[in-house]
Amino acid sequence: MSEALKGVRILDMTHVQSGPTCTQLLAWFGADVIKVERPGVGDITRGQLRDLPDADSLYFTMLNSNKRSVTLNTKTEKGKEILTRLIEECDVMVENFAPGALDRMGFSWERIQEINPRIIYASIKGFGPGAYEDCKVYENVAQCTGGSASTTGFDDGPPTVTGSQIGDSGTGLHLALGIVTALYHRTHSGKGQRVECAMQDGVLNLCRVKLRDQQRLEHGPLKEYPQYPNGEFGEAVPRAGNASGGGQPGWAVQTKGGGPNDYIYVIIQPPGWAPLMKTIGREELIEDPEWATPEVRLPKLDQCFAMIEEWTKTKSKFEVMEILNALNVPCGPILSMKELAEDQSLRATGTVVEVPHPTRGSYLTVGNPIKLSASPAKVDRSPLLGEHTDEILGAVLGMSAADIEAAKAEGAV
Ligand code: CAO
Repeated sequence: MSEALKGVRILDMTHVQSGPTCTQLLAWFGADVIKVERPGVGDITRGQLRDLPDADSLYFTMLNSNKRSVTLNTKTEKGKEILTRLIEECDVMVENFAPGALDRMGFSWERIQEINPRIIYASIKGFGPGAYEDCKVYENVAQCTGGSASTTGFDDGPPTVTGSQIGDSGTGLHLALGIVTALYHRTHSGKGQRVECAMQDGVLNLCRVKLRDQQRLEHGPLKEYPQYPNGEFGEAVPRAGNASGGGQPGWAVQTKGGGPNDYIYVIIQPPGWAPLMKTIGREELIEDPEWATPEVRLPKLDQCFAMIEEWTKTKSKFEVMEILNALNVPCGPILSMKELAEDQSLRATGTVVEVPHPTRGSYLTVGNPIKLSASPAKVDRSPLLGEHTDEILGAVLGMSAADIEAAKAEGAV
């Protein structure tokens, strides 16, 4: 068993969420990720949304596992010299600064290539080339500009952002794939290359089924949407509430308890119709020509789910899950974050892990959701600010103790 990316060294100049998600994934796979942070300040998220005074926030610790931290002021002469040496020693450089920030530091793509022609230089920006290329972007801006917000929520409500961080973590995932692809390409070409991901593009990629529906809309109403048959369709794909995005109708129905998450999502597939109707006590509808086929059910999906809900309201979401799964009816309880944090099967697979930390005690984090059979992914805590500065300057760059002290005295590290 060996770590899949062992031997790959990554110069991590990322901050906040999008970039750090990408480098955390690579670190879980065994890459040596060296996170560069401004002396005394660090990644801004270290201090954001703090739950404990004077300890790195969960925002930071949950996005920066398995990395080493070096402090470096890249706006000093000595800092630029050290950054140049780091570029020489690394296989990959990743950044998600605001557009133009790295150029202003003196490190354009042309300069980076000059320093190390084998390097893979990967970056995240809010937008690709075009009218908005200079804009700073955060998660929800990307959700709004990438098509997610206009298609999320209910028809009579405003555009809605989702809790899934598809702009930040989604783009980080895309970038990680770009990096390993470029690394693979380098193994036979010997050359590095530039990898760019725009958050708008990443969100749109994840919303491709909605662009599919935009084109279908030109040829008639979207029959699986709740607007069909009684509501109105305009020129653009409407918000679909909880309707299923696929060809199989689905909806979130209420279960016993009446709490905010006492719901279960149920999908009606043709083979599930008979057992489902039998279970909810509506056997007479199994063969009824008004109900028996997907086509006749389509205009009255609201009534279908209302009937199912009458029954689900008499059971807990876990009871419904057990009964319907035995019938091969796809369904899933709406799980709260509390339930997920306590879920023992997620702990057993390492998808939720508890990590010890020297200043904040143990914390829960989401481990690597990608499981490789021959390459384990152990989750280690995030580094303290500058924890590995001496180690990296000494062992990676070969600086002497005196050089390191001098760099510190100059305020470069
Ligand atoms: N030493 C010296 N200076 C440093 C440094 C270091 N180690 N690290 C960063 N800096 C400087 C940058 O060079 C920049 O200086 P200039 O403005 O003079 O060029 C400055 O710190 C601020 O960097 P920034 O503009 O990237 O940070 P911000 O807080 O103003 O903006 C963000 C944050 C996220 C909006 C912006 O970085 C961005 O749009 N990034 C691309 C899109 C992205 O990834 N967004 C997702 C963020 S997570 O929701």
